[in-house]
Amino acid sequence: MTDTASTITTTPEAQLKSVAHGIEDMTIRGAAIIAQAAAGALGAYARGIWAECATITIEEFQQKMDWAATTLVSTRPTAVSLPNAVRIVNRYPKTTVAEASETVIKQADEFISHSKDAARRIGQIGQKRIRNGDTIMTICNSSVAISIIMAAHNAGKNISVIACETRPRLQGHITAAQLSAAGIPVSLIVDSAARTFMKEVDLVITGADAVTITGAVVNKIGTSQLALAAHESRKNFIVAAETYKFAPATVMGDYIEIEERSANEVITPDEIKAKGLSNVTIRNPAFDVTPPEYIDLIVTEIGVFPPAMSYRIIHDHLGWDLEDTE
Ligand code: RUB
Repeated sequence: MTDTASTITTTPEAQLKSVAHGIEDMTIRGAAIIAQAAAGALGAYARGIWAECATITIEEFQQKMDWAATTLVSTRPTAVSLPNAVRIVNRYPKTTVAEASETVIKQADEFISHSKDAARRIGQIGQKRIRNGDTIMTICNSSVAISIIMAAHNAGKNISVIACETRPRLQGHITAAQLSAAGIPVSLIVDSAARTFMKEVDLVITGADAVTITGAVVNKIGTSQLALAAHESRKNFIVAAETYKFAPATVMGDYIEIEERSANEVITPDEIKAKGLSNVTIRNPAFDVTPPEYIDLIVTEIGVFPPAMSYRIIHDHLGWDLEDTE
């Protein structure tokens, strides 16, 4: 290896940390993309450590994979797609390092293609709930909610979208740009205008970071007030969620941790000083919880369900032993 090559070659650890850092700083964001990135990072790490250290024991391999899993899972606490993806990919026979790494690599590839396929299927299933002429409200930037909206558009339905801007990170701008580029008429509104515009809306479609055993949906901050306004106006509130976004740990009573991010996303330190806010606490929760009674349907890749069916999806479809979730 030349000096130049050695300076540009990163270690498997550095590559994995770089993905973890991307998830943490939200360069990689959205529950499905985070899960795919984590799966890909684990597969690449398994490949990397096997190629670099052909002499390691299965116990050392396991230690390294455990470190990788913990590093990835500790980046963002709310999207359950992340620990679920890591758990699905990071199971391997404790026989030889060759077998173990091959299994991880294969499972990572399978997870990524399953995830993409699930989003496509949810689009096809969910678009049946959209009628010609409908106006859809959405929040944040959910690839799976967008899959439904795009599928309806591609099916020739004449639809329009109201996108909430999604303070403080403004992911609604990404949604508005993506849908508008596809030729869908989009209005962008401030989040606090959601109830005002609800009378023009036929249905609300959002993504999910987690679905609990009770059927409550954890998604971008502001989602629950959309659900409340939709309920008040008797508009359907539909959640697009792959089965790997259901949270097995909630069966054993765990809560989903709501990530609270830096105050600097809301207001800069200079503005805090200039506006006399130095003694004011700035709060920045990234997600909220929508209770099941405000959710009409959850669209998954295996069909549509009322929130009350969440236990069946966790138990039958994810198929994990309950004690595994403790
Ligand atoms: C993203 C967000 C999305 C869900 C679902 O939050 O709340 O609605 O993750 O997205 P953030 P998808 O921008 O903080 O990651 O459907 O793409 O999985």
